[in-house]
Amino acid sequence: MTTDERDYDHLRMRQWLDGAARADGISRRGMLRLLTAAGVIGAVGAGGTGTAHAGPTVPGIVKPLPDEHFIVRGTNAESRWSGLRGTGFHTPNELFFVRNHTTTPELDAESWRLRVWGSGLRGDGAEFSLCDLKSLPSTTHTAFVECAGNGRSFYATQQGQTASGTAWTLGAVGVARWRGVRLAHVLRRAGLTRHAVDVQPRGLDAEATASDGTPMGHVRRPLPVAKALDDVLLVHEMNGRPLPPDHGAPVRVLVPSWVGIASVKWVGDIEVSAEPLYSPWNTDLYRLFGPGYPEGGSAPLTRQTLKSAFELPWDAPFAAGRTHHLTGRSWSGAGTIRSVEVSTDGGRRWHHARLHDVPRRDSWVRWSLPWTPRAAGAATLLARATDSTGTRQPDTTPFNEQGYLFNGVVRHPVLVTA
Ligand SMILES: Nc1nc2c(c(=O)[nH]1)N[C@H]1C(S)=C(S)[C@@H](COP(=O)(O)O)O[C@H]1N2
Ligand SMILES: [Mo]
Repeated sequence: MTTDERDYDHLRMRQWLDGAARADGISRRGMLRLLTAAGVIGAVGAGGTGTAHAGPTVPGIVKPLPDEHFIVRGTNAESRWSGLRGTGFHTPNELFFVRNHTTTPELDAESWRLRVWGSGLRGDGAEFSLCDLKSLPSTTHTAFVECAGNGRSFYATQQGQTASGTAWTLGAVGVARWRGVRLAHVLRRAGLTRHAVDVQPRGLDAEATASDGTPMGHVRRPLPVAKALDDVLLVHEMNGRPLPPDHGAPVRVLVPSWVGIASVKWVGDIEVSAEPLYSPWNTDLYRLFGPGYPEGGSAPLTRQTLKSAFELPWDAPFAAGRTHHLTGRSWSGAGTIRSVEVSTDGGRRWHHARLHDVPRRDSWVRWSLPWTPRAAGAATLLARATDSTGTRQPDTTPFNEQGYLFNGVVRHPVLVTA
């Protein structure tokens, strides 16, 4: 899949992000195309379909993005962790981050159909309406959706290595209670055979386009059939409400514990193949590239990694001599959270945080630690989690060019006031 032209575009984009290339004379659309080709963002659709009602306008995101809850990044919106304190275990739909390669399409749930087709099926496959799906046995599962690039900006700010892609801090993650039907059920109804190896859901949002005009096609990424039959859901409800437009209405795929790109929104069809499938989203993108990785990149990314975040703004003020309750959350794609340690002195001493939830797979745990700062001045808070595989968040993460799977301990600056 990788062409010289693509490598050139990747290089150009890195130069542009580093400020080492000029972008004057290029239209906004041209720049967006370049970003698209480098895999930094997806293509812009032909005009936005939605309007933001508060905060900055983002072409193609339907819901309001109030400034106190979101940081807008290109066609995407990152949730602010400071806005999650006290909001409960599940991320409210209104506060859930949005990652769009193109724009949110407005699909009619009545006429929407899911087509299941391909060489891994017996016969011609099958078609399902939303009513058909709702008439199948339903399953509810609480799980995070987290972008593979969540935390990407810390490669630059903590490690001095700039990766291409959206410069997320830690807000490209949310946990919701999803309801829908097991993909396994739908595949079996569609005539799944034992020859099937890959299952590829495809979105109905606009096609992505490379800089030279080559269509990349609709967002799509193959899943191994074993994962598809395990815990993957086709969901139409998010936190007890119909799936909102920005999160994939009427139906999205939910691939628990895996990188967000696997959870295809606005799914329109699913190819079930007796041969391995490839798309830009499992070849040029969503693998690890760079020193220490094979020429064609690592294997396609699957499970998410381990992270922790404080529910605080950057440079949050704390009065000296008073007791404050630091709160945050930790989560892992590899298993459950076993423990969380917090340091309030830049990493010299660590204290066990109190966990407020029973650790569960595919979810985060909320935690807290009381803190009575003594001296006024700048301080650095750190939180590091250990998961059930025994992995503890490291001080640094080995670099990869597209800045995926950051799991290092984030240094959170705060200000102690007299
Ligand atoms: N059809 C489609 N599915 C998609 C995307 C997209 O742009 N189009 N973005 C993916 C990525 S990269 C992520 S991280 C998640 C984000 O889900 P959210 O916007 O509901 O938070 O959706 C994934 N599914
Ligand atoms: Mo993502």
